[in-house]
Amino acid sequence: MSAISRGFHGRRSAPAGTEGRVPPGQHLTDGFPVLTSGPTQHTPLDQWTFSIRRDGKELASWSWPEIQALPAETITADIHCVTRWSKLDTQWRGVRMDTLLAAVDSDRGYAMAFCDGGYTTNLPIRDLTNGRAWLAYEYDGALLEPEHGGPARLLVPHLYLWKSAKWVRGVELLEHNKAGFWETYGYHIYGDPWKEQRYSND
Ligand SMILES: Nc1nc2c(c(=O)[nH]1)N[C@H]1C(S)=C(S)[C@@H](COP(=O)(O)O)O[C@H]1N2
Ligand SMILES: [Mo]
Repeated sequence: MSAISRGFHGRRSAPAGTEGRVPPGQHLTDGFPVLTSGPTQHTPLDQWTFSIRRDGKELASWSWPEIQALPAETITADIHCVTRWSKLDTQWRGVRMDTLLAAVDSDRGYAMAFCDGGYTTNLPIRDLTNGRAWLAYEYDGALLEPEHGGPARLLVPHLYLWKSAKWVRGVELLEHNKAGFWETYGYHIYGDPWKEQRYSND
């Protein structure tokens, strides 16, 4: 076998204490890469809202001060990007999606997150609830930078990071699962990093 085919050489292996925390095919990065398919969004806070919609109707909506007034929590999470970098113990602050979804009475099983700039990504409701997803507005003790999705983004660390929609403005509740932006272009409909669900045929 030629050395050239062994492309994984030169990647450092998981440092001591991180065994079992880096999913297959991922490597650790110290930086925080920015991955956006279009321009960074800059919506003024006085025009910002987060809404929950169903069948095109708004069921609930929060202004920026209303979001800030909700109970928040500090989250320490490992994040995994489909482009193969992972980052352990990232620190966030935000509101549990459970808190927001509890404001509406719905039995829909799926959601499409929508964002300033037009990005969308789909998630089952069970992945947005159960204390596994947040509307995050702080990173590392400071307000979330626009490049990383500020004023607020979804944080769904148990799925590949493309599900953590930046500049998120709400979720549309759906009866049937439907592909979002990257899912339409061949990314996996669910995106579990531990199962390496990168592309639609994985
Ligand atoms: N609105 C929006 N959210 C987005 C994206 C995007 O292009 N637009 N890119 C996704 C992808 S592919 C990744 S890997 C992460 C990157 O987040 P970061 O730039 O904070 O590292 O954001 C996700 N959320
Ligand atoms: Mo990505």
